[in-house]
Amino acid sequence: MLGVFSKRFAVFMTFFFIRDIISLNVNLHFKRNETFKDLLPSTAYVSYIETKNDLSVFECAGSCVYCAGFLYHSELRTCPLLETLLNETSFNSSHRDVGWELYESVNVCGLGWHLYKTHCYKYLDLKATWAEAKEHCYKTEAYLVQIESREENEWIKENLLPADPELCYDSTTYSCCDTWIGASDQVKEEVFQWTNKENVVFTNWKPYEPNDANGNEDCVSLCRDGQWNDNICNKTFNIICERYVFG
Ligand SMILES: [Ca+2]
Ligand SMILES: [Ca+2]
Ligand SMILES: [Ca+2]
Repeated sequence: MLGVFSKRFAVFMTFFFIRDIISLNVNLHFKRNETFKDLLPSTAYVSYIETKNDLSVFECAGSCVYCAGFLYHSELRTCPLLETLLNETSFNSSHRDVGWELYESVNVCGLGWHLYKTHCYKYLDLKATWAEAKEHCYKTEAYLVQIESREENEWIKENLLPADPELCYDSTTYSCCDTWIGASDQVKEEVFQWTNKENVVFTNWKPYEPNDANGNEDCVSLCRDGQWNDNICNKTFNIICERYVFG
């Protein structure tokens, strides 16, 4: 009974955590700090980069590229951008300034990881066999990336893979297919599975792939144009690891 309750509570809390995060792009995320709701810091203790006016909260977040966070008042539609994060000493807590909210810049995935929907991703410029890649992700409490939709495939191509259009300009070249993903048909030929044994449903094969060339291609690599190729598992490629944001 208690187990069911804590599970429900965890789901409830997760919902609120997600709701309070404004996610704009791969690196910019802001979390509302409820502790400092309805408080405006004493200017003596705070350095503002600048104050923006007549903006929505999303536009303010978009302006806060090199700042630690911002204050926002939804009626005044104004946002002072903060040079450093605030703490208790920045405020006179006996004086309420109703309507002000504090948004702090956070990277919910941790350094080097990028958030997409509810998952974190990390691209590693390594040279690893498919088995080493799988092991490496596992050690960071993640898994070799599972690409389960066209949207996820597109996001990975646009945001994680190094831009190198020259390398993929000729669609017959395979030199740009140099990043391992978690799919393989090592267990049963032509039946591609992710590392958790789930079947691969969405695919984005290059033309004439998978071809199991020389009967020896069982691991899937991602090309920089977003297409897939089956290749020899002992080749050494880059890696993308993925994990659920709340571990
Ligand atoms: Ca995925
Ligand atoms: Ca094969
Ligand atoms: Ca192939």
